[in-house]
Amino acid sequence: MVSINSSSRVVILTGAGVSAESGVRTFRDNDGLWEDHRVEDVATPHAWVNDQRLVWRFYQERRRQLLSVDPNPGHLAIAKLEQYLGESFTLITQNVDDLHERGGSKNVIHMHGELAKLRCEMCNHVGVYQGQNHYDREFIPCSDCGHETLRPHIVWFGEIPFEMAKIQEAVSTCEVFISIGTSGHVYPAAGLIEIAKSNAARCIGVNLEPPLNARYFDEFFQGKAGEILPQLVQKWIS
Ligand code: BV8
Ligand code: ZN
Repeated sequence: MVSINSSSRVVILTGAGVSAESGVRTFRDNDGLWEDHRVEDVATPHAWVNDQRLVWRFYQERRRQLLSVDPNPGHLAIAKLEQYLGESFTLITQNVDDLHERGGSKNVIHMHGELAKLRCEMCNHVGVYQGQNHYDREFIPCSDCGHETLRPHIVWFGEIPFEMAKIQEAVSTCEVFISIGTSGHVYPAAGLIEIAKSNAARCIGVNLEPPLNARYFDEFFQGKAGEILPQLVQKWIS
């Protein structure tokens, strides 16, 4: 059993599985399809150029869903660990929902962007556009430069994830790396555990089923994050 004390340098990487018990569909659910489209085909710059209305609808639907889901005990446990560890804790998420923040996490690195935010491709304005009044609109113009439509502030396939330097730094210097609710399909996120491992970090996995990069785990807890994390965090901080 990996021991964690209040000065341990801990990195957590989460994926869609940590939001599953809140009712947010994971990517592997429904065989990774949305309205018969493969997510990998909708979440791309190419799709945004070719069928902007389809991509906009895909994101507006998922943004609207944020109104009807709540953080689950897994999110709350991660926030509790952050409170205990303070500065020596880093939370990196692949998720674009705001459930970590609503569960009490203060510093969240959204390496794949955030559903709540939209970005202007002309002037790089980024703003939070949440709320029913925004979710029903067919395209939203840029409030700064007037460009006719903002894009989702999301990292699409083929685009470079955000804050990679900060992520590399945290993952290369951590003592414990915990991967929660991610299938290990998507890179570079799925490769972060290899960097941690090569720097002698203890690696822990919490997942409903063994992910593709399970071979890197020193410890693996199979099951639901919402059930396992509260017990694990309680043990670590007591
Ligand atoms: C990059 C935002 C270059 C979008 C996302 C061919 C062409 C083009 C690119 C590639 C290619 N081949 C490979 C690539 C690279 C590509 C990639 O990895 N593709 C995959 C499909 C093979 N990656 C990229 O394009 C990335 N960019 O490579 O740029 C570069 C990079 C670095 C430096 C220089 C250049 C960008 C990838 C980001 C894409 N955007 N999200 C949106 O949300 O709309 S990815 C998206 O999918 C998520 O963010 C997440 O990362 C991924 C889904 O993964 P998971 O979160 O793991 O979800 P999943 O459903 O898969 O798994 C859930 C797990 O939870 C399961 O294991 C399940 O068992 C478990 N679970 C379920 N319930 C629970 C649970 N566990 C615990 N408790 C539960 N209750
Ligand atoms: Zn603009």
